[in-house]
Amino acid sequence: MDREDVAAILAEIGTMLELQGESSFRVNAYHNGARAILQMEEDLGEVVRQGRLESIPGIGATLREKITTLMTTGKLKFYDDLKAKTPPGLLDMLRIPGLGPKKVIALQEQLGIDTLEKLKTACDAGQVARIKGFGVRTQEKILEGLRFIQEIGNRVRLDQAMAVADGLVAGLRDLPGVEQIEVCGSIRRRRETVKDIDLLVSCTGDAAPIMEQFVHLPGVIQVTGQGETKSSVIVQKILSSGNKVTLNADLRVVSPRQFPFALHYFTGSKEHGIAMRVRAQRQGLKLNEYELAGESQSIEAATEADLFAALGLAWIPPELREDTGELDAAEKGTLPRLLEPEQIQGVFHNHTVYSDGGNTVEEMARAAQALGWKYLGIGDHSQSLTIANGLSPRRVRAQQREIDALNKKLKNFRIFKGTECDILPDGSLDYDDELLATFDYVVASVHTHFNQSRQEMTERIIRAVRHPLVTMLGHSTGRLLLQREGYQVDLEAVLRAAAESGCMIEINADPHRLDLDWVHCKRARNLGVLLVINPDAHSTQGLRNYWFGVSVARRGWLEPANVFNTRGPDEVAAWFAQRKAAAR
Ligand code: DGT
Ligand code: CA
Ligand code: ZN
Repeated sequence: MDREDVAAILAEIGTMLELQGESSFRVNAYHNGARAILQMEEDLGEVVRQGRLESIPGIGATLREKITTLMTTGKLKFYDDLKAKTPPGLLDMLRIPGLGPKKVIALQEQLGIDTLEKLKTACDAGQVARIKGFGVRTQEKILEGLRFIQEIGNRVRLDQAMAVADGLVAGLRDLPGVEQIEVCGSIRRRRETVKDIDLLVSCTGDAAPIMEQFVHLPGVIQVTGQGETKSSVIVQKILSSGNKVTLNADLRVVSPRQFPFALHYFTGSKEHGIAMRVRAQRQGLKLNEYELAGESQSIEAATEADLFAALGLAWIPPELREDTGELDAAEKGTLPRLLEPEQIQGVFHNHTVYSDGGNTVEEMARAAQALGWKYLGIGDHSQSLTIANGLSPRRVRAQQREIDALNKKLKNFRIFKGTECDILPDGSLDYDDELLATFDYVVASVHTHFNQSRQEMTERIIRAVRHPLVTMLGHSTGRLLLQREGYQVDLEAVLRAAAESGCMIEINADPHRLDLDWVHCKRARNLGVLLVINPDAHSTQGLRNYWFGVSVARRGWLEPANVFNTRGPDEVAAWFAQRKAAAR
């Protein structure tokens, strides 16, 4: 068990206790403990061995015992018992937006609902609306939520799928006979959500032992097929968030000679694959998952690049393989030189303990430095967002003084003073201009009144984007992947306004959001909008999410010059200064 597994189990215990109607005190102890473990800088195994768990803030005696048991035995009876007592359907119900543990308990106690099917039937019969505290509106929202869950099917987020896929790869990589191993499909293309895992292995000898290992890997809960060249399993993993992910994983084993062709085929997308096959046909060749062949002979390819070259194309990065012009560009030699993660020098939209973050400004800065960055921007929430502990003007000034002091102390590193300022319903900002001008930069975001009409929302956001003191627009549609659709907004109009006013648009790198969507990212680039990658980190760990933002940028054909964070600290400071000067 590692830190993430333990945190996941603690969080799941918290949720299950909540479903049993336990006191919030007890429930929170587990959720806080999970968070504390995730935020710990030290190695958990080491701390347990040295008996120093209790010195970690947020972990009391009960949790110490349970964590120690988990770390030393890999099991916890308390957890297993709790799991046996909790109908899995209750956990499914929690996925419906607006259904918290209290409502789920009420549904179970009063109507005996413990599955999504029963919930749907009861809503259709109008029974749910009659429960005290529910009403017709809530019932409608639940039905809407059920439809939404059905629509998204069993897709999972990229970060979740990658966590599962990495575990599978680690369990196979070192087996005898395994030459190459690659995760293909939507994960290799870095799509924001994923249906299943497509693993590909090339092997010299007998594939049977590899298949045998695959179907017995940790987390495999069901084997749906086991053959010589292909096996399929259902795999489950509890993630550090406490969420359980379940998804299918296919493993295909091919010969080293077939590998480049299979790698290309199973990476997809399907549309890209078809375009490639059509191109091959025009050249009198046949392309499939095993080979590229002419009438008489098969074409050799040691790598994917050889395959592309045989069709007169430059190698196309997987992120671009969506049949949106990549073949043309590869033929003409005009493929973008895509942004690389190492080119990021810092990020701007991050929260600290001043608002709803878990770490101090200094901890965040040091974590950024450890990632090799040259600067970090702090953008805590603004005053009207009280649920996130938004900063009053007085606390803004205190934070700015703290940042000034830290900037004197830190070597070769710079903290920029920012804010994530709410865009109020009418499009005005949550601080007055005088205060806004004290920041180096302003991220403007919508956090309330998501139900405005498309026209109202568009006007609201455009008004903010046109404000001369607004530097960048935060999470532009407010979507939460697989949980909540974005608000209704005419993004084309917003992007045009941004291009005109010189306001940047954020690529929110939180894997729950990944908003701006890659499709609009490409559009923004073509309109000449400058993009900025922000992890929206609420802890030092959260900073690492910038990587997912880079993936979106790559899918959006972005080059380093299109992305503000590739600039050095002096350039960034100058850009901010110039924009503020123009606002005066
Ligand atoms: P998803 O839905 O997140 O799993 O997305 P993919 O792209 O991973 O789709 P998947 O798992 O159904 O298939 C993996 C790859 O295999 C896909 O990207 C391309 C290839 N493939 C699958 N079915 C077909 C097909 O009917 N025609 C062609 N040309 N390729 C296919
Ligand atoms: Ca797939
Ligand atoms: Zn936000």
